[in-house]
Amino acid sequence: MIHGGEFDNPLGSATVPIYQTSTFIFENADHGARCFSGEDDGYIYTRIGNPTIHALETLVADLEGGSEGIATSSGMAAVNTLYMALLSQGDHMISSAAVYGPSRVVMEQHWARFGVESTYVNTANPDEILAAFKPNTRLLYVETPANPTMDITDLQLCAKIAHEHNALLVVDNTFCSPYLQRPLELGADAVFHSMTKFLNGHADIVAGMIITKDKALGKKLRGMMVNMGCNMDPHQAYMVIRGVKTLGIRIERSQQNALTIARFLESHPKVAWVKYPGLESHPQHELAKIQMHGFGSMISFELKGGLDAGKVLMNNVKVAILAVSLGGVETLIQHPASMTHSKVSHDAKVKAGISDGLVRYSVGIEDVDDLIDDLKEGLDKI
Ligand code: LCS
Repeated sequence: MIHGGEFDNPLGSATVPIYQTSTFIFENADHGARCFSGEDDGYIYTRIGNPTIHALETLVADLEGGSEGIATSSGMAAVNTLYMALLSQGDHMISSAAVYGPSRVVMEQHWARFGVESTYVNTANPDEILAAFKPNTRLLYVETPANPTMDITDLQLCAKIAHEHNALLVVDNTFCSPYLQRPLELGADAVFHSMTKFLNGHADIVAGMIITKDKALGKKLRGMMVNMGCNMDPHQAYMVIRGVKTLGIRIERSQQNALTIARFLESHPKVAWVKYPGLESHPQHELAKIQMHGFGSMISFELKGGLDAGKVLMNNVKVAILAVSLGGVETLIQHPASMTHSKVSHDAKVKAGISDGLVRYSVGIEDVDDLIDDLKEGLDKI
């Protein structure tokens, strides 16, 4: 996290410099031609490649145990690059029903217009996945833990099922980061991140990354990213490189806070239920212990007073910020049904377990007593 990432360093810079340039000078016309033909690996144009972005791509690919990293302008740019590169007209995809709202909305409302079919199932239940396979299924797309239900899917099992059906397994690893979960080691073909979240960690940029195990698949995805024009900017890359340096200590602190807060919420009389992988009450707590290297810092819960009570809490916390996004140093609280998942149909939300009263809490690195006092004061207002 601190010393990784490849970059040429002729001047001995201690950090990766920001190559804020759109284009690169060729030595002569033949050199330019060689760069384009691939005989020379010189830089050409920032949409195609840039040293600062390359440093980040190699850093995150290494953390995930992959061979290729493809940086994108946002997490959604990563999602659409994957859909565009891996699915054609007439193909079918199976996905976790509980996924980040727009990852589903873009498939059902837009990719469907081009003849791509999709089925959304509870991927925590392998029988549902198996029942959804069709002869034209090319992709199994899993988010674990899922946003915002915190359901956990067995990735090793999914890789086996996908490969037996001649399909690829793609995993959204945003909620964990490679510090807590490395899907490629469990058999996934590609993993991606909204690096807006834990990898950058400071709520100040939007960014994405796809990592593949296989170089040829990475090359295919890079070609698609370049032609779709959803590349990262060098300054964005610099920011994420800086954020990744502290990924480990941020996660250690925030997940320690999260376990304390999840236990506090679970014992509070106004709380109906809490979903946090580190709680013994989480239905897949045992799987989380095997598959993840820690339980992370995302918590979902519902109050006994439902949505109305949730609103009172959200309007009365003062340390936690009422905002979407997650995975930063600051604690955030939001209401998925009316915010991040508002464009997902009501029926789909109900089936995916995204109840109206579900409140999502992304735990930051503040003093845990301040966060608990903050929650107590908010809950007292109900
Ligand atoms: N995947 C997951 C699991 C996410 O949580 C998000 C964003 C994305 C992909 C898309 O990444 P972006 O383009 O925003 O970088 N999740 C958000 C959330 O839960 N609240 O606000 C954004």
